[in-house]
Amino acid sequence: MDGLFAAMGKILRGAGRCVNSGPRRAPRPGGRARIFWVFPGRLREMMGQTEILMTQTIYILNGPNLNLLGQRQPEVYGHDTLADVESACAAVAATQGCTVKLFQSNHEGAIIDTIHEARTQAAGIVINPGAYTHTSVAILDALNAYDGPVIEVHISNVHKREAFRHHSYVSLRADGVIAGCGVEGYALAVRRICTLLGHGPA
Ligand code: CA2
Repeated sequence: MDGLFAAMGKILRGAGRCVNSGPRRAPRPGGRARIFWVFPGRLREMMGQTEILMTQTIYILNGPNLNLLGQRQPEVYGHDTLADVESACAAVAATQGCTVKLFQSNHEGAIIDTIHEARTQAAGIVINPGAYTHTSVAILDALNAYDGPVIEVHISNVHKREAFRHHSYVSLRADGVIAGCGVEGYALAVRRICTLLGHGPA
């Protein structure tokens, strides 16, 4: 990326005007820099308006037991697998010029490590923390150290279930919560992240 910026800087020195962000600006997390250049004079005639869009990646994080999706308890969690979730989310993200990376772990620390990774690699996070939703201050703390949009997803309507599922630590950080929409909730969450990133209507 530095090389690209250096090359652009050489071409543009004395001839270009950076409208939105410039070559010395640090790339934003998740590769979500949108660099929009307008060139005056001859360069503008030659090149017109050049927009460089770097793909933005949305992380889809899943907590314990969600690897069993589609294999057990279909009456609660449906028949779709995490692979199906990933395909549906990727399709929605693609319409907005984004990509997704799905991650699942049964281990709290691994989820936290991935949230830390997201700080520099993801433009947004969709997270179904599974049962950690209701117990994990550590996941909340990790999300509080993340700057981008966060949407919390629950496949089931946790508010229709046992009282211990009614409280979510993650909701204290989440910009939005989707519950009870089945696995469709993940794709809805991806769409909302795209909106919050400026890809669609607010
Ligand atoms: O509704 C949700 O998405 C939950 O986050 C799912 C968690 C549960 O502890 C939350 O209260 C609500 C449980 C995930 C278990 O996933 C399974 C999927 C298929 C079969 C068995 C478990």
